[in-house]
Formats: sequence, C-alpha cells, structure tokens
Amino acid sequence: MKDEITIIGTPISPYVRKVLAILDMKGIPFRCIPQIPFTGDEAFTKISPLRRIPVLQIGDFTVPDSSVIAQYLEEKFPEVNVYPQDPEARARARWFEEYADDHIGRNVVYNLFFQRRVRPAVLKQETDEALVDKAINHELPKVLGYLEVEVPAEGFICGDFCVADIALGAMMRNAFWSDWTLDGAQWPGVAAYLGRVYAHPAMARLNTLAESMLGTSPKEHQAMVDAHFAA
Ligand SMILES: N[C@@H](CCC(=O)N[C@@H](CS)C(=O)NCC(=O)O)C(=O)O
Repeated sequence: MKDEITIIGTPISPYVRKVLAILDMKGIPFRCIPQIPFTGDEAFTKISPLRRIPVLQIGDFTVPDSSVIAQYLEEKFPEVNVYPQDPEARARARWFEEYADDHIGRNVVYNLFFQRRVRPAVLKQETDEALVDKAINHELPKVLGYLEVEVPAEGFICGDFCVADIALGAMMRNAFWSDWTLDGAQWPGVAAYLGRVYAHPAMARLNTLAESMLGTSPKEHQAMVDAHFAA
C-alpha cells in the first residue's frame, strides 16, 4: 500500500516500542522493519543522520526520533489521543517522556542494556562494569526515588494511560532485560505502577514480541515481527 506507515527499528529498542505502542493504541496499520542499531548504511544515514532508530516512513515522508514521530502520529491521527488534552497534564506527560527517553535512556539503554546484552552477545566486546555499576548503584536509585514520589497509588502518571506511561514502561523494561531487579520493598509504588503499565494490552503485546526476539538471530526477526503484527 502506497501510504502505509513503515517503522524502521527493532522492537527490542524502547524507543521503537514507544512508537509501536502508540500505533497500536491508535489502531493504525503499519509495517515494521526490525533493523538493529549500529548497523545503518549510507542510505540509512540519509533518513536518520544520527543513525538511530526508530524512523517513520509514509509515502515520500520520512522522519526520525521517537518523540517527533509520537507527536506527528498524534496530529495525523487525532481520533485516539496518547497525549493528555489538559495543557498542564500534557506538559507533564511530555516531561516524563523526555525524562524517560533522555535520562533513564542514557542509563538503561547505553550503560546497562548495551553493556550487558549488546556488547558481549552482538559486538563480542567486554562489558564496562564501571558504567553498569554507575547505572545500577548510583543513577537508577535516584530515578526510582523520584518516580516513587511521582507515581500515583492507582492509575497512571498523568491520569489516563498516555505517552508518559509508554515511555517510562518501555525504558524500564530494558533494565529488566539486563539482569536488573527492582527492589519492590524499597520502591513499592514504582513496582505496582510498572505492573499496571505492563498489564496494558499495547505494552503486554510488545513485551511478548520483544522477549521472544531477545537471544534469537537478527536473521529471524523480520519473520517474527511480521507474524506478530499479522496475528
Ligand atoms: N532520541 C532518540 C533516541 C533513539 C536511540 O537512541 N535509539 C538507539 C537504539 S535503542 C540507537 O539507535 N542507537 C544507535 C546509536 O546511537 O548509534 C529517539 O527518541 O528516537
């Protein structure tokens, strides 16, 4: 189909899952090309100058960056909203999206997931234990301390389930995939909150897909992704 949406990027990436969860919630059909990071060629650099995933393509239009894509999808397909309508709630949702993508992402994606899963298994390089230690023992406790104050006892962080929950939940899931455990006694509010986020059908479906892809050869990923989204 000419104007079908294509998302380039593996669902193992939290940034890609953020975009896929939004498409799922909005009920928009799409195709996913599960390109893994750090493999982009010159053609990919043209559409993603920082060589990062995800990238959205629709017809001749192409744009990278999960937050830019999320806002594009919100404006293009406004029938189902993933950003709150109230300006203050919307600003707060954008803040948590940014906090997840930038600060948590730096620690979880680059200092934890990349070090513990990508370096040894994909790049055949040693894990930098100093970076892992920094993430687990210094940065993530501060993140969890902050979130423990911010998350509500029930429901979601900005009221209805929204992009903030998707971004926070997606990012923290990659920490769990890096042999990290959340101390539910120390941060009970965050533990309960993440449980609610992961029970959301859009999150649950994508976590099932990504978990089935982890540890499998990238050669198998396109078929796994196609089968998942065709179901
Ligand atoms: N701000 C970007 C960050 C995307 C990002 O860092 N993606 C990672 C994969 S999880 C990536 O492609 N990294 C490759 C690289 O930095 O060279 C977004 O929200 O899309």
